[in-house]
Amino acid sequence: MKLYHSTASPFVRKVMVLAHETGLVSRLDLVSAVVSPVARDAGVVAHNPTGHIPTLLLDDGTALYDSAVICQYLDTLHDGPPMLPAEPLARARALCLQALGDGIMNAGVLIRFENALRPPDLRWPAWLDGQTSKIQSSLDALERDWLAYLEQQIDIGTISVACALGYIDFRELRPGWRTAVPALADWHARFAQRGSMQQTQLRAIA
Ligand code: 99T
Repeated sequence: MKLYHSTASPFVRKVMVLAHETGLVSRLDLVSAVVSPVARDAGVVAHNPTGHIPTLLLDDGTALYDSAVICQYLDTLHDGPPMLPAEPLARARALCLQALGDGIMNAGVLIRFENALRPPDLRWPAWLDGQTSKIQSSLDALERDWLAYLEQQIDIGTISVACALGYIDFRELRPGWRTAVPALADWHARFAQRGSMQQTQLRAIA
């Protein structure tokens, strides 16, 4: 299987962490992609019309996207503990937590593109503030509502949140975020020590 990949993408990292945790990483053939809404990667677009990474290309030519779909598929390929629980409510909770992590990543990528790509005279501070506010309210919800869950298990939800928090640091989206959510910060520091997280650290594209 080919995974269109970037070391700067938290969505790709989510897939890679799951692949490490489930022993599937050696089955992924990584294909580097440099993507942006203003310089689309033709190699990715050929398989995924959104141009987003991660995109997974199966050996028979079937393309799978987005990260949640890829993670769900990969989770069917191993015999270890599932990253998506089978029981309906447990599964919905894990997917909901994934949505919260992905929501942080989506807001973060929009901030990143605004700061790195948009011409300075076209920037819109209120819109940037709105994305930052989404990140903060999501951090607050994690600290308030999800700590017991985060502490108890590893699944697609906890992986997504860990990758989202790593992306906040990587792109310096919310400096000092740990102050308001100390228990979440403590959980993240411990989760970040896992081999799967250490081996997938976000890096600027060379
Ligand atoms: O927007 C584009 O054209 C290209 N952007 C992407 O491919 C980003 C890369 S993170 N990926 C997504 O937005 C994937 C979202 C999708 N819902 C999923 O797979 O879950 C780049 C981050 C950075 O460079 O800082």
